[in-house]
Amino acid sequence: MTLKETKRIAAVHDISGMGRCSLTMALPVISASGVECSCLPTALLSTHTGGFTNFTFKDLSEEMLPIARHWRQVGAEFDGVYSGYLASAAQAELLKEAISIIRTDKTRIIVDPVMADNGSYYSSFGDDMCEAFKRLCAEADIITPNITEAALMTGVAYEDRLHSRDYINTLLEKLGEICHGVIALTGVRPEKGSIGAVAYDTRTGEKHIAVRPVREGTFHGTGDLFASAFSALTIRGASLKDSTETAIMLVGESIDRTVMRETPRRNGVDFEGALPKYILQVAKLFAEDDISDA
Ligand code: PXL
Repeated sequence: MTLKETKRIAAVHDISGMGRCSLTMALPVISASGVECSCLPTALLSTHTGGFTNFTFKDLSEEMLPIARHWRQVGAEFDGVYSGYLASAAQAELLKEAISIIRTDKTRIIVDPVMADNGSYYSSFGDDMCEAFKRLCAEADIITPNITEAALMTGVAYEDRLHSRDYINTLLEKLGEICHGVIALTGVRPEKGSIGAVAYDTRTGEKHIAVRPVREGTFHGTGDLFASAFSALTIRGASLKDSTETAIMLVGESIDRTVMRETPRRNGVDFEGALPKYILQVAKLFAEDDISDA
């Protein structure tokens, strides 16, 4: 048998040394999805910025173009560039330049406009970051905003309770004016007791929703967890429906484990224990890559 070539994603996120988000989550999840993960770190922090104080922060902007140029020099090709938390609005412009250096015809650009949650910006971000993300999302094939980020980017009021069909469709429609590819909107609460994501392909009109039972409270890093799995599965060739459902299953299981263990919220979600089942799901989705009978 001939195995298909392994897909490769360049993950552009910060390294928050502790707290399970960005690269400490993208790297294991993309690998567990059977996709090679190359890392382009945007910043180095001791912890993430939610729930910790006095964290260290080093902007790695000056490394971005030299890394991109070296990757091009060594002939690296990427099926996807998947970006998340950026150090600044100025870095978003640098990222556009880095993308233009490393992209080929086959490269799909995935932008998670990580800047806000629960109705407000993360510390140190403001409207300039939102404008920078709008420009970046305009060049993306896939974007994965949460409800807060979607509201900020579209100018629609943020709603924190239930999200009516009209509200969700308005956000998707307005996001579709910014990004002309696939929009995966997270943190959607279509009815009492459930939360999940809606994925919408603006080119075909295809739309899928995947939900799980809601657990009240804030869970750090779940946006990164969803987007990492969704990106890797999509790049590997899973359908919109399978990518959305499988990513939401991973997020739901990770949150359930966190609640059962009473893990301190700022430590992120217990995704490690959810990975074995996720990997089994992934193996089913890509059964043609099974080599046990080879
Ligand atoms: O999970 C998103 C994220 C990534 N990186 C850093 C963060 C956050 C969210 O707070 O602070 C540094």
